[in-house]
Amino acid sequence: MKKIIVTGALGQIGSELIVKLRDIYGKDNVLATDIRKEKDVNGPFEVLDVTDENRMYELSKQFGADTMIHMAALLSATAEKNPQFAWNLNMGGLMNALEVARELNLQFFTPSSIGAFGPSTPKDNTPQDTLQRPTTMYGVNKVAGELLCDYYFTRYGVDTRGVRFPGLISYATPPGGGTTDYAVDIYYKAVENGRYTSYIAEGTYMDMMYMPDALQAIVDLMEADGSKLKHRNAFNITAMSFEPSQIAAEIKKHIPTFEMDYDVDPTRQAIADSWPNSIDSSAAVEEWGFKAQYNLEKMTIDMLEKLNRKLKAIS
Ligand code: AKB
Repeated sequence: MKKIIVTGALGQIGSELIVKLRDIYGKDNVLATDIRKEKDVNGPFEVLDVTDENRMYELSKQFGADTMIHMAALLSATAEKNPQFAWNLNMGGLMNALEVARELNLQFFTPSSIGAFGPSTPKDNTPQDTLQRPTTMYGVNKVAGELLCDYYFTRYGVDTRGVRFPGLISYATPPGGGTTDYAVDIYYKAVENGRYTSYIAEGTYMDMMYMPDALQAIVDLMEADGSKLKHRNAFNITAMSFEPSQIAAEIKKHIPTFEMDYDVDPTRQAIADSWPNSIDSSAAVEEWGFKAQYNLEKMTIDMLEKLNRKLKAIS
């Protein structure tokens, strides 16, 4: 049975990931950590600032961890507001986590992102191995992180693994500070107000994925036979690619009075414009059997149903 320490466990992915991991591996085998305790996590929890390597080491050792899932990071739009802080947190945190993984011989997962691509990357069906010259601090962190994880595998034999996540959509914990967040906000606003103003312009395609598929991808990659992995880190994965008017049209099928207009945010639009329209996930399919269950239609049905229930319960 795995013993897993998760950093950033109260974030958008972490808060659902710890529930899934505890279902699979047992409540007491998953230690959730985050910079502060903001909600009850129904299982072991410790406060951890990922820039504190000593505490990360001590907590991992005391817990008897054999696996680390390192999620703590700033997302693209927030990183652009404070690039120096983003470098320190994203790269400092990752370096500490890799060092702890090396010292304690932990299997290791950390996510990269479609943000690791830039304006000179081929835009459509972006290959697994291609040009990566991102123009955002987040992208710079992600490319450096991908390389660092590869380095720790080849230099020290640390079993590092990772995926490039697209925008992730979920009804449980809202994202904070990303460029793709509009695709979550739109569902909340559709249910709450019946209308939405998009900060991303019509015609801007980006890859997206529903959270259950993202969580399953982490579990599947960590359970995959390591000898079959040619890439190990930074696998392209995606479930769908759409632009704002397509998600609005899908919502309108269920809420016919739903209206959307645009008030484009230049910063987030520039980031979105520098990212691919759609990426090719065939390496993940071939090497560890990646498969997404949700497309835009199926995700929209589930999101609206779950959000209706959630928002009614708190009103
Ligand atoms: C963001 O928008 O910053 C993230 C991502 C695609 O990495 N959701």
